[in-house]
Amino acid sequence: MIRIYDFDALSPEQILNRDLRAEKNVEDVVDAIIADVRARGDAALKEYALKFDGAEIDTLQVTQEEIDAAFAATDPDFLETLRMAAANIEAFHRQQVHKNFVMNEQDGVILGQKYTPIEKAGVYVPGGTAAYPSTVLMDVIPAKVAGVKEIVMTTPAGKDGKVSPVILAAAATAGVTKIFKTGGAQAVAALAYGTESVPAVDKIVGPGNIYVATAKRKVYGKVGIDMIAGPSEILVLADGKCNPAWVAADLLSQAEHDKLASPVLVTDSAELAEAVQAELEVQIPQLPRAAIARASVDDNGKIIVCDDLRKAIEACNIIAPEHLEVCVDDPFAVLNEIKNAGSIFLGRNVPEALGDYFAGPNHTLPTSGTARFSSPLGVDDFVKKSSFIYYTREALGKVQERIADFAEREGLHAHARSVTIRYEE
Ligand code: HSO
Ligand code: ZN
Repeated sequence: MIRIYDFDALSPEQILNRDLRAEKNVEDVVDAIIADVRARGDAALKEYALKFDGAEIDTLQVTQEEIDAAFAATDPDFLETLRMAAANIEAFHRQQVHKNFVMNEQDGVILGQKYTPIEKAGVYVPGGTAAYPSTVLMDVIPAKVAGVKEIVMTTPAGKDGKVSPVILAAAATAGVTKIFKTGGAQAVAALAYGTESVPAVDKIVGPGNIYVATAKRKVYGKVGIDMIAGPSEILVLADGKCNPAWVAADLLSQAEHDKLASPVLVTDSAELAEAVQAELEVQIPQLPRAAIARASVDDNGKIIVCDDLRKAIEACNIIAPEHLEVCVDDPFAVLNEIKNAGSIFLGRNVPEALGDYFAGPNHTLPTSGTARFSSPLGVDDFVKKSSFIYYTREALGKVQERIADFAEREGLHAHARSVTIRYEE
């Protein structure tokens, strides 16, 4: 059963309580895999596919015929849903596109900043039951909107040597056609360093298990990475007027992801706390993934009861959840007070699943309290900025002595001279 706590009895550490780290042996395994992929390329990828996925792979790249067959095998109505979701995601992310700027506030001086998409992006898509077509849309569309030219996707094949048709259909809907049958740490290594068939990319995004996360950490520096996404989290902030069955259903929507997922209810109503606790016991056994949800709720879930809404908001800001549902009368008033949260779902009619699949904002979000300093995946992850400077001879002449003096004070004579040489007879 989920446990109920009193906010005032908990320290901030007990409220947050999410510290998930890789074990040492994971690091060693990942180091060995990365070295092997660097040394042996495609041959290593094929061997690992057999060893870890039970898949015999002839050609690593998914063919156009396989993509066409996936489309043909997918329910047309679901294809329409994918297209509608993709359109919503694209429309939202278009708003994120930054403008370049140029300033000309002093005579003879032009300064500016311009955005350039990264050239090649790698999207990692997990296999098995965590192969979500929704995540394909969420990870690929921002890259497209940013203007990334080459998007390379990797995902492990099943035992039959094939990639799930819905994953291929989602990838093609989002506009990716370069897809390789490789997963785990070996896929990350391939994307970072390249192999005979997998192109090396500039940045790798996408969720994965602890091996994938550890590999991403290790290749960071050679390539960029998005974030290290941990198990899912939902925090429902609910007042006493909420329907306990809805609150319980929303908590379970994340609990079913993973035994380590964290469903938390923060409320100013002791009655709601008890009603949701009881309702979870009714709903968990009805779920096909009851065992996962049970472990998540009992071991990583909690209900925190606060004296008032103000303290409830304080708890939310300490936890900095991946997803925050604000189920109160005036959610927009609360919105102003929320400092730390990946994605915020406003009002009683907005289950997190709406955002997971359809509304448009990204569902790849900071977890484990990292929303204190990081943001949802978006267009920003696929662009970089360059600043630029232009001075006329006259404009530089006006400040040349000051710059030279600044440089001399740092002991950097060559810097100084590179300025003054331009004004020597
Ligand atoms: N809630 C997950 C994303 C997802 N949900 C995919 C369903 N499918 C991110 O934490
Ligand atoms: Zn979800």
